[in-house]
Amino acid sequence: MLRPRETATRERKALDGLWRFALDAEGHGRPAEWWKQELPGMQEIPVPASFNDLFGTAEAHDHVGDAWYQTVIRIPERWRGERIVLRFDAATHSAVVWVGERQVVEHEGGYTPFEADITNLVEPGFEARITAVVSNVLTWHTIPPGYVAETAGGGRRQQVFHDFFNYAGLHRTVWLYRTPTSFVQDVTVTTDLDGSTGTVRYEVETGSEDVEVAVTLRDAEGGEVAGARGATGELEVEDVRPWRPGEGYLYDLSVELRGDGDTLVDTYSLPVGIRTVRVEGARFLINDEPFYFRGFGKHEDAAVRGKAHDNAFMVHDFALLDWLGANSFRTSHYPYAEEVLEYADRRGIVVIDEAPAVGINSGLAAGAFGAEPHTTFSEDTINAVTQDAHRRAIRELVARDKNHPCVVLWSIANEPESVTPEARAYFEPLAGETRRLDPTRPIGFANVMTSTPDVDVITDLFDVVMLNRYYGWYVSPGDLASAEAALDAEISSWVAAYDKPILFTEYGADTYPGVHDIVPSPWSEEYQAEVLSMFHRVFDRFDAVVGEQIWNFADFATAPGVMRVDGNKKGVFTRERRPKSAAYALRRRWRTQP
Ligand code: BDP
Repeated sequence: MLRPRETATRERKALDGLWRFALDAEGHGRPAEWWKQELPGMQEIPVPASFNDLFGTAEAHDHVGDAWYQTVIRIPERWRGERIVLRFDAATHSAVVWVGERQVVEHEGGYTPFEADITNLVEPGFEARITAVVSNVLTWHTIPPGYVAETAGGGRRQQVFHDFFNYAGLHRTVWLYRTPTSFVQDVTVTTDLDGSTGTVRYEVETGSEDVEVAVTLRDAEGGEVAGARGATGELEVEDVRPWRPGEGYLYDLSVELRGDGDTLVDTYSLPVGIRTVRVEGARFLINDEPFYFRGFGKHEDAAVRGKAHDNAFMVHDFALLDWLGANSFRTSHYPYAEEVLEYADRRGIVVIDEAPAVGINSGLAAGAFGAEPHTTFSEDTINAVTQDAHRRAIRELVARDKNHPCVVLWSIANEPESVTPEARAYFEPLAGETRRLDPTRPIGFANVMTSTPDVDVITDLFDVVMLNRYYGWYVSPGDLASAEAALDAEISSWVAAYDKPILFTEYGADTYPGVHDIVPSPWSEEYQAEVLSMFHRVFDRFDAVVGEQIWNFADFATAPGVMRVDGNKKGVFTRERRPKSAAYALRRRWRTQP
């Protein structure tokens, strides 16, 4: 799915700003058809933002149910005769959208875009009212899953099986854009390298017979390096400058639709990084060179705005990654804003791109996050309907992010139950589907600490062993000697069981900034640094360990609970992005690695 861009034939308008807003926990709006009038009340809300922390009320913070958004736009007169599209980059977790009195689109899944062709519903030069109802409810059939519980106090509470606050709302930009009526619908590129020659294979969807496709590849200075005609084809690039970690070199693929007499009908331009990714035995290869991941699991999370994309935080976070000598991150636990992937493409930062399938494990959550105990996979819990939603989430992830050179690995779930025959039946088709959608990238899932190789039944379906491990924290807290022995033994058992790369996608310790200790004990800054350095000492003993991504880059908000002090404090930075002591130790390790 193509991101809206400005080109010679296209224009886009961000509809960000203050919209009318109404919370509707009682669910009055749908039966009363609120889209037909101005929303009740006088509340306004910034778009993008999570609604939870803006108003300083428990009502907004703990809201369960519908939230209504409305704005009035004006369609430029000059767009007459063009195709006009309304696009939401994200609505968390589901939405229905109306233009005037007509429903135009419905979408489930809080972190991928959706759009509607509204050409026939609007009049260029005139205004149109847009209304969206966004629900933050998670059920056994959504990704991520959850359920709504009635509380003893008479309220409703969203129970989730994951460890971050259930922020909701319009988290990313809403666009109005126009294209010609014959237009580039989709572009897929895959790339290869052979010595100093690069290959860019492309496939263009147009949905129109009367146009011819012409593509031109230009280097970063604008010089033409290759070109071709036809909806699919292959471009050769001599003396190629590959995209590589640390050097986000991008070509530009300009795709043109040509009509009668070679007139320009539509043009779209796509940044292209030429690189390869491959797993060979226990090595992870980018451009046929072994790659070692240094970085973090992150979150889209900040004070006040919650999960809304923010360019200031993005630029700052990447600067901090650079300051540390990190080269990668995982989009734990959902697809991040497209701006982030585009920026990673340009910065040469390597990304593990994760589907929002976190908490396919109700047993784990029962212990940690206060949910009732449930069997994960059953008719009444996670079932075939959930699996369908999961499949759709993977499809939308790949459709959105397939062209990003920064994405080197799909993670299709975080810490699922992976030890029963039901888990195998659930994941086998999903792993297959991910490979079918994208045969060019390795796939993985983040394995939970109880799924050791003797009990796990799904790892053979994947290319990389991704481990989330908490030795020294949930296991042997305060006893790093035992933690070290157990970690070493577990890695040895994975090495014995699989000839696959092992990537640590989580390890760390909650750390309250400002707590110091002569004898490092849990929650102190010294202890966090010691836990990390213990892990690193062990990693360095194993060739099969191809990376270290610490949990977490920064502290983040969670649901309340006795295990959490003002959120999850495993950040190497605070939520405000101030360094804890561990940051300096990490910088010493990572800045001296090749
Ligand atoms: C893992 C989860 C992650 C949590 C982390 C923790 O993947 O989302 O935040 O542990 O407990 O279970 O800090």
